[in-house]
Amino acid sequence: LKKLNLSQLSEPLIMGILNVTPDSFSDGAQYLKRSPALAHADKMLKEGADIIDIGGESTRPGAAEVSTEEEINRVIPLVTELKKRDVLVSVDTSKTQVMQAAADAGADMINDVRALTAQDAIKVVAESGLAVCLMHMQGQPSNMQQAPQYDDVLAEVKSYLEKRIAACISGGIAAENISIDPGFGFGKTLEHNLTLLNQLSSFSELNLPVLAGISRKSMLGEITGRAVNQRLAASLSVALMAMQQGAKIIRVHDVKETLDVKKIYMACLNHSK
Ligand code: 7PM
Repeated sequence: LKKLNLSQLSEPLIMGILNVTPDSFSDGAQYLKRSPALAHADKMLKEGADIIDIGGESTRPGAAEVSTEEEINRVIPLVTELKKRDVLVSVDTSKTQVMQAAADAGADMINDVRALTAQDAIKVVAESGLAVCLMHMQGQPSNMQQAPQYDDVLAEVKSYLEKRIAACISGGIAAENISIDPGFGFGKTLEHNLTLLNQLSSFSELNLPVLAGISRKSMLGEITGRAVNQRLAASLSVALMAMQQGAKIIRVHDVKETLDVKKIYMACLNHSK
């Protein structure tokens, strides 16, 4: 069975974003195999995704809270189905019970926009031996874009991540299982996001792999004036900027196109002259 080895990533991994909406397989688990969610995962895998990030939408900015039971019902059948195909799976959740269910279903990574701050989240991840992505967010999805404020966004995001790394390590999570993410768009203005993007390479100071999630985000819309479904070129531009600054996981909607970017990046990296 394939295993995620965060500590020895020589090339950036492409993480495909899989959004699981309530009607993805509302007719029950027996319809999962014909569900749009599974079809979307298969498309991204065919296009070269290294890992699929399954989100039950509870962590999405502005999203309504989803109950634990609902989130488990949406996400876990997909984890089980994808693990049958020996696919690397990440589960986007902040809920301890969803983390436990994901671990039980064989998931490889927990992607938590709240950086394992829920009660017992660190314990569940430590005991399961799963990898984790610790993301920075200022505020909560419901209010975080109202008035994001920092004295020094880079220093504050880094120091938050340092504290969460320390909490995870003292809670028994192996350093080799931790990745970090500045959380583009999560309680940040365009200015804040640009500072973080310009300085992304400096997160390597923390000696952990960096995940960058900028695909189709509103900062790209603010710069280009384009709607969310017209942000491919902008998304590929920032994917390259992230790779060049050493990001080890690139979280994207457009896998096929991002793989071309990675191929160009790797060809230049391996060209010795
Ligand atoms: C609406 C707005 C829907 C924004 C979804 C989003 C990240 C993440 C998300 C990220 C990590 C999106 C976001 N973004 N997890 N989950 N890093 N680790 O664009 O940047 O997918 S949700």
